[in-house]
Amino acid sequence: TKSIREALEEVIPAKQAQLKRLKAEHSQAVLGDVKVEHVIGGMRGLKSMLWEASVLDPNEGIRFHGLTIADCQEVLTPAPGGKEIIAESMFWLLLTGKVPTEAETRSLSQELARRGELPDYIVKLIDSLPPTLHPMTQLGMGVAAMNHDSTFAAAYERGIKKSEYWTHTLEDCMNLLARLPALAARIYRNVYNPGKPISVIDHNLDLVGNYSNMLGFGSNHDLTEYLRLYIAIHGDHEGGNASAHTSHLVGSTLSDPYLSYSAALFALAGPLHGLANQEVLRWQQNMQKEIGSEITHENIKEYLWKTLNSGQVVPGYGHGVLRSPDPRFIALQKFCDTKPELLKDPTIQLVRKTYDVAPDVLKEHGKTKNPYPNVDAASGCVLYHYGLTQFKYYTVIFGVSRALGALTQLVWARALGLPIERPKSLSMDTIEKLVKST
Ligand code: CMX
Repeated sequence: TKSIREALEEVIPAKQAQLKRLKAEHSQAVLGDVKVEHVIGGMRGLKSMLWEASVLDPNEGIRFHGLTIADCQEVLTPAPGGKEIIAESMFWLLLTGKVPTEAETRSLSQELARRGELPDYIVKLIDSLPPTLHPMTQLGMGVAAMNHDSTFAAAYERGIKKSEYWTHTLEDCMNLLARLPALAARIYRNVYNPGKPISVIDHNLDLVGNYSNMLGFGSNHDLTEYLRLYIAIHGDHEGGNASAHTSHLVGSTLSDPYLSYSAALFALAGPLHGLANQEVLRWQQNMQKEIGSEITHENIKEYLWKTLNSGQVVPGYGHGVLRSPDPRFIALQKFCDTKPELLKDPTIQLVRKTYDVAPDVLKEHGKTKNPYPNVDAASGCVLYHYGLTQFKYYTVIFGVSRALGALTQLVWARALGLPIERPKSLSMDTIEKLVKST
């Protein structure tokens, strides 16, 4: 059985050749105009970065190396006894562009389990933090501190050739990915169940199976399967989103993967990005409090208008790129469709009823370019149902997941020898001068 590193070694030369060809033959080709609206509007839609593992279509949503979520559910190996995509098979696909065999998937699970223990100094650091510190801040701090052991940083200090960067980057990325569940589970334990023992890593289990065990939910097969699906489909969403882009930017300075990914986590922790999944639950609970038990479409509509009229965004709706319901949202809804007890849950019903009316309200409101739900509208309610009710923790699970895509790209950026990012900024006076002269 091939290791993931060997699988990657096989595909790197062709990609390097492709980049060389693009540079040599098409360097000056135009992919679009840069307009003033791009410079003042958060660069929305500006084609300006290279990202290999996934591409987002505004209407069809995400494809991982051309595969939709449904394709992945069909071809990627699940956990023994499970059905959902697991992190290992998604990571293999993202990194190598190939669908791994079952044997390759299992050997990657074992390799990650072998690397999964937290170093003592990380345990001490995390245990010393106040439980009132937001779990995302703790996660970012833990990840950043792991750079103490960075193979890449040590090799760079020794002096290595550019062609060797990717191997050390991969080594760090594998260790980081492997340790994220133990780190995230320790934060959960410290904040919500102080003193409770944490399961040891089972070397015959997949990454998320172990994560679920360490969180204390391992005996709940349905929740473990949900976490597998959640973590696989949140893994990558092309490169321009704030977390992926941040990791790419910081990595381009040759900061090691720990520092690069910690920066990504702090971008994910913003309410317009990953923190929206926490915000959805908070918003829903406030709605429930206000409406009481009589939840009708009319009541939800009124609450939506109240949110909008008070100048706030409706969390879980809208997107920078998508212009249709997010297929990740649909995949999570489908998970619920197969489980009658989930369909009876009031929180899950509220998500569905909100989906019935919110797009029309948002259309009438007339601001958002995408009145449809994104993944965050649905991701938290199932966790809530299964007893993972501490919604300040939800973005941490997203943070465990997003490593799949962000770390993949860090390896590729080093394998392709991509340069430091340094776009040109302009002042308003300069823009005005430029505009007048054209
Ligand atoms: N509710 C109310 N207003 C919204 C809105 C929503 N859900 N989504 C967008 N708008 C508003 C914007 O705030 C903006 O208003 P102003 O012109 O007053 O600034 C206007 O509509 C146009 O925005 P847009 O071009 O449609 O959206 P952006 O690309 O600027 O922003 C996003 C995208 C996701 C930040 C935005 O839709 C939003 O704030 N959504 C709610 C938060 C959320 O769910 N975020 C999670 C996204 C997925 C993720 O990253 O995890």
